[in-house]
Amino acid sequence: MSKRKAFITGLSGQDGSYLAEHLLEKDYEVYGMIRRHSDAESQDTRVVHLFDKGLIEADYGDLLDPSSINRLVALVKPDEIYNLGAQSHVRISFDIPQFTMQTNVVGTLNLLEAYRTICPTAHFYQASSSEMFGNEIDSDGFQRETTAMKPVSPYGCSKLAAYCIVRNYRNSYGLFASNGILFNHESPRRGANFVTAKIARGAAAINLGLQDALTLGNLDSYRDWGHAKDYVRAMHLILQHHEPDEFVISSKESHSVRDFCHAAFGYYDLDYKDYVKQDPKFMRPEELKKLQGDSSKSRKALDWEPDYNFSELVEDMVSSWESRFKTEAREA
Ligand code: NAP
Ligand code: F7E
Repeated sequence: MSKRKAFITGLSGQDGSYLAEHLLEKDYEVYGMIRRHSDAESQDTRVVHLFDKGLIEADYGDLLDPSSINRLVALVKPDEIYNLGAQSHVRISFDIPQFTMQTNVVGTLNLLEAYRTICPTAHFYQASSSEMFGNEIDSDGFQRETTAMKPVSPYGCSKLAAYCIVRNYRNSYGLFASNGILFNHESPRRGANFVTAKIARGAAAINLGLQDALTLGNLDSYRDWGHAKDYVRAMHLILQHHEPDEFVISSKESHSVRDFCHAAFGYYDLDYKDYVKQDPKFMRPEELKKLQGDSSKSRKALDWEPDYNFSELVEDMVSSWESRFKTEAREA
C-alpha cells in the first residue's frame, strides 16, 4: 500500500518541525513548503535534521502567492493538509496588522481554494488559536469550543476570520476541514521572542554568567501552557477523527508569566525578582488577561492526553537553552 501524503505549510516553524517528525515516525510521506529567506542557512534550521529521515521539502512557496500554493498542492496531491503557516506573534501583529491579516486570512483562503479545486477528498487542519477568545471566559473560569470569541489583537482577529472561513468551506462544499483551537504550546524550538523561550533562555544565560538581567513586559497575565510535542500529536488525531469538527487542545491549567519566571529561575535556585525588570515596550495595546482551556471534548473524542506537565515543560526548555549555550561556547 502506498504511503499517506501530508503537506505542511509553516514547516520551518516550531509546530511544523515537530509535526513533520511525528508524521515521519508514522510512516507518512511528508512534504513542506519553505519561504525564501535572505539568510539561506536559517530558512530550515528546525527541520534540516529530518531531510535524511525522509522529509521532502516540496519547494519554495508563500501563502500570499496563490500560484505557488496551487503548484505545490497539485504536485503533492496530499491526503492531509496542515495549515500551520502564519504571522504568529501577537504583539508584533500590532506593528504589522496588514501583513498579519493578509497571511493568516487571505493565505488560508488561498490554500482552501487550492484544496477545494485540486484535492477535495483530502483532510484539512487549520491552526486556530485560543487567542480568538480574547477576554471571554465561561462562568467556571474555562474557555471551550462553545465560548464566545471576541479577540483583542490583530492576530486574534485574523485567526477568527480564518476559523470562520474554514467552517464555511466545510459546510458549503462538504470538505473534511477541521479547526484545532490550540492553547499556548512551547518547546526548546519556540522562537526566542515568545515569553517562555525568552524566560528559559534568560534564566540559563544568567546562571552561566552570560547575562545580568532579563527585561519583560506584563508579568501578571495567565496562560495555559503545554508542550508542542504533545500538541502536534493532537493535530494528527484531529484529522483521523470520523468527522470534521472544532477541537480545543489545552493543558487545563493556567499559570502567570510570574509563575513561569519563578519555575525557570528556580531550576537554578535563583530568585527571579533579583533579575527580572519590566519595560513598557514589551506590553501590548490590549492584553488578553487569562487563558485556561477545557479540552475535555478532545480528550474523550480523540483519546488524547498530554505527556508533559508544566514543570516538565519548564525544565525541558531551560535545560535545552543551557546545553545550547554550552555547545556554542565549546565551538567558539
Ligand atoms: P511559528 O514558529 O511562528 O511558525 C510559523 C510558520 O509560518 C513559519 O514556518 C513561518 O515561516 C511560516 N510563515 C509565516 N508567514 C508565512 C507566509 N506568508 N507564507 C508561508 N509561510 C509563512 O509558529 P508555531 O508556534 O509553529 O505555530 C504554528 C501555527 O499554529 C501558527 O499558525 C500559529 O498561529 C498557530 N498557533 C500557535 C500556537 C502556539 O502556542 N505555538 C497556539 C495556537 C495556534 P518562516 O520561518 O519562514 O517565517
Ligand atoms: O505572550 C506576556 C504577554 O508572546 C504570552 C502565540 O503562539 O499563544 C502565543 O501568543 C504572555 C502575554 O504568547 C513578555 O503580554 C510578558 O500576556 O509568549 P507570548 P501569546 O501572546 O499568548 C497563542 C495561543 C497563539 O496563538 C500565538 O501564535 O506573556 N509577556 N513579557 C511577554 N510576551 C512576550 N512575547 N515578550 C515579553 O517580553
